[in-house]
Amino acid sequence: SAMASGTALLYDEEMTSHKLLWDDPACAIEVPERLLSCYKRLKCYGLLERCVSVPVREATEDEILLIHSKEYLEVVQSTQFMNEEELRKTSQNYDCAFFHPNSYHCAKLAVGATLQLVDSVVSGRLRNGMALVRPPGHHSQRSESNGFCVFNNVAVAAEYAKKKHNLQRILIVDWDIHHGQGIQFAFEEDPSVLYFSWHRYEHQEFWPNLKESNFDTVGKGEGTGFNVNIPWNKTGMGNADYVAAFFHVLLPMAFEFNPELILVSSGYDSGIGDPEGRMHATPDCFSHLTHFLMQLAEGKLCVVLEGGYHLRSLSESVCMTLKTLLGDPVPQLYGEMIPCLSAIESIQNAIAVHAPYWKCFMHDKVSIVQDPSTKRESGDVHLVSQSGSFPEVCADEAKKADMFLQHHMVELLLPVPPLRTAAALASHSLLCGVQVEASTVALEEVETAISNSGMMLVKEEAILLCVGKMLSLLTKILKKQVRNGIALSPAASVSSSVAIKQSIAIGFQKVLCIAIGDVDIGKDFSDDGKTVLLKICGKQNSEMAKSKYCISLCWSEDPHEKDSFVFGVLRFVLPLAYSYQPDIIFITIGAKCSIDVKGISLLACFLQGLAEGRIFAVIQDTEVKIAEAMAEVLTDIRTPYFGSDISSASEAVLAIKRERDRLQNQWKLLRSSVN
Ligand code: X5A
Ligand code: ZN
Repeated sequence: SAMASGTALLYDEEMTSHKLLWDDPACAIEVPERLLSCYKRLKCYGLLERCVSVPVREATEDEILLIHSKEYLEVVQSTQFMNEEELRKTSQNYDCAFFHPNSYHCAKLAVGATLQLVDSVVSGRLRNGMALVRPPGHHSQRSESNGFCVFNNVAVAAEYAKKKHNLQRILIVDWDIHHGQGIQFAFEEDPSVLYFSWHRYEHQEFWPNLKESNFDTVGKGEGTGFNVNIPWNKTGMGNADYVAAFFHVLLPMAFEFNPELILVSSGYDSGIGDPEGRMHATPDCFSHLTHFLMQLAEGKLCVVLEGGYHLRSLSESVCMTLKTLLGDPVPQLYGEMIPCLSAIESIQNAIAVHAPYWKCFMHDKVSIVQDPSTKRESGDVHLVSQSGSFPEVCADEAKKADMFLQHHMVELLLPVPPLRTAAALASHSLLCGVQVEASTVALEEVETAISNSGMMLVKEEAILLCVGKMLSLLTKILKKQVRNGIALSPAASVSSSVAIKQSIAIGFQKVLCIAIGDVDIGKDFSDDGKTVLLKICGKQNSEMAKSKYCISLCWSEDPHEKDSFVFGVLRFVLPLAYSYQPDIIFITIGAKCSIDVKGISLLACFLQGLAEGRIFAVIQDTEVKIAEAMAEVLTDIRTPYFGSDISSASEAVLAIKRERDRLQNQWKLLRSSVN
């Protein structure tokens, strides 16, 4: 079946009419400008016209009653006719809530927009989408308004997707910086909804100060193991901490859960400059989080706005999320990829409490950190203050973030290469859907490049021709005329070896090469940091020199190892690649590749989040099936179905655990436990 295309956007200016009518400092940040500034930014970046505008409707009473009580619905309905004094009185019955005469209408639109989004995506009419809504939803509970939320938009949507579309498994990812306790309470006994939330917690010092927000609340009854909390016990968490939580906790569980739909409770108060969160994630981080989630549920991703109170940070992050949903290249993740100790403790605790319920944690063997670290470590990074580009006169965090974003966004909004994929082929063969690279470089240039690479000079015309086209293509990738490339080569080893050396010569700074199967890239790659070589083969390769820059992983062809390759990608390859931050990636596939086509596709899908999508796949020309799958993955936003299962006998998973232990002090994102 053809995959859905198109990105939905749901927005109705009507939702800006809900506002605070009196003076209340606790609620003053949830303003109509939040929506207006997002919409304005989307327009300014030309993203609006690239989306499919789906009309917003009001949710029906029956839909609201999927989550809320009749009594509470009646209370909210009654606010339509109240005067200011009565509205204030009603608001005071709840923690951090406010009502306006139009709140009921707006809250129905917020739920309705979310349901329209779910309908568009689940039906396959559109691939994915975003709903820009107010009031937010994730704090609201069966019979109460809470934390600026009136109806629980995402919780209603999950229940609706179960009932109306008969879905069995829904993943809710809550990246808002507050705990969506309303969603947790709604589904804590429900194994068909996996709820993940990270949140500022500070050992229960931070609002809403619930002990149920801690990592040891894992769900109850049938739903035990289906509630995942990662409490952050320090402020200042940033890009590295967030991606580490995804690699080591959320994504392994999500692949094992295998959702049919993903709903994101998408608060951007977890971003830089936010007065509530006091965290440091930059807008590009949300591109990466979105990109990761797009690899699940056949790409059925519905992003629904929750919090976010720094207008600039909020709107830039919304734009980055939407750009990624649209399939634009993911920008390089900003900053040093070093998670802080406190974040790793939170990650370790989540793994420890969930290990009994999830096979993906079967080999972790970690326990709860009893004595949490109290002080920051040297590795604890504060992105803004570290970058050093801010005059100290800007005392105020919000202003600092404004200045930072002003400069940072210029680099983020890169021009998109006009051509997505080009193929370097030796003969007249074709690769479905890929434009063939016609130009080549002069023969002398090819020969020079080969001799510079230290490889034996080849004479076969077919190889020389293919290398010539690869070199030509490489320059186009560097100049951003083409995003990625694929080569079908009669000699994958020589070709990729020459191309890697040439990459450095023409100006790439850091080259990651992942070589799978019968590939010999050569031995003279120096440890100068300009290349990292990861070799994956069927049997342990003991000759290969081991260093931080030269890594070998054994992955046997054994069928029961196949479905556990997902975990090798999530917990080893990606942390390694994100720690290194390459600016081009070679995926070299030789004969006797021990990873199946599905595994290779998964790897290539995820790796497109790095190096602004500059992937060069070099495939031995006998491996036709892999070449075809690679072509599909590189030419489109394609998220094939991946099974995942760790068997207890998995040698490979034990092997990655050993390699992680060896390398985690060098490549810091590999670390998922303190010592
Ligand atoms: C949706 C959201 C925050 C409430 C904070 C109350 N609510 N102090 O971000
Ligand atoms: Zn929030």
